[in-house]
Amino acid sequence: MLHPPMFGRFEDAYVAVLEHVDRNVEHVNAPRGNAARECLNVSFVLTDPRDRIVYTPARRTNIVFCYAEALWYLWGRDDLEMISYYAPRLAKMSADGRTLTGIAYGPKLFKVARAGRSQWDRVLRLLAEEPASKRAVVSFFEPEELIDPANPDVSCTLGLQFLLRDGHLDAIAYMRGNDAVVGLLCDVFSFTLLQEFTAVQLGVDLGRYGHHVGSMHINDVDAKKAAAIAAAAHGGRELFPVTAMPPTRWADLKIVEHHEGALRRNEERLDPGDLSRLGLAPYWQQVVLLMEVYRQISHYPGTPVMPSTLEALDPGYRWLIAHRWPTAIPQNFTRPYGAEP
Ligand code: 5HM
Repeated sequence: MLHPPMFGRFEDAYVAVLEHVDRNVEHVNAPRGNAARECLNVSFVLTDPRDRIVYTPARRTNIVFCYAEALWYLWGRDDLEMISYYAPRLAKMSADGRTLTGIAYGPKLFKVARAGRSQWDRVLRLLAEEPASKRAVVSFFEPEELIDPANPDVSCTLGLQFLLRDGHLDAIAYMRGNDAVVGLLCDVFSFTLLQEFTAVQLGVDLGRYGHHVGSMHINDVDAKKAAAIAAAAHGGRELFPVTAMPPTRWADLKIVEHHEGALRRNEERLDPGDLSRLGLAPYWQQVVLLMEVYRQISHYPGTPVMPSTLEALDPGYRWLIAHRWPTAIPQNFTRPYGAEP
């Protein structure tokens, strides 16, 4: 069989990858000191790229970071200041303490370059002119990234390809390496969100998502967590509705960016009653509300998140927050709202 396995939900693909690497270790090594077990040539296809959230309790998915990283890409940003607020671990990947280079896919995608167009604009124009094109590729990996052998941040994603077939937009990610526990979850979330946003801009249906990886590995530091995630995944599952992205303009993303910055700097607080005044569809209101939840958690550690904020969250997001930050949920709020697995 030359076609990779297909999955409806990313959660099933994620667990299958963890089990595959665990049971079929091909190599044990430690490139750049990162001890890991590795399989080469790992691929899968998602038939519903919207079903991109992993709810397995042992994974404790940080849904706030997932959106923050995807938006950091869409906003074309490379600053450590924003992204390290959501994931302090990324600071060690920055060579200058201010910016990221390899992982900062946003500027590579959206910065206006040759002929006054970004890579992403060129791909959209290409697909509008020749829908069946197989040239609609955006490249992330740049040859210069290998010039300095000590570069801490070399792009793991080589590129993304978009294919418009029968009115559906497929996306395919090509990665030189993927950390199966942490990186895989965030990468698939971001790339499928970018795929859906691109389909929305083109006014076409969402197709499939393919993920092809040269080195898929479980770092030794994550081995126990990987085993726990795989074990827990077979003990029943949470099912929350999958929401489609509404028509979304760049101006909508700008509104989200404005509030993200103000909430991150603790210059704004968002009451649920303010949500309808943001000028955003409910889908994006919920994303801003997740940033508000994180504002309360990060700026007021030890103080529970306000019940009214949690009540306004979609149940799936509320469930994820409760599993990621159980101590941030008010005591009397926990059980009635399904915080326990
Ligand atoms: O030594 P190397 O540059 O390959 O280390 C980068 C690590 O981050 C690898 O484990 C790689 O698989 C992971 N990674 C990922 O999984 C990194 C990025 C950033 O480009 C990513 N996904 N998007």
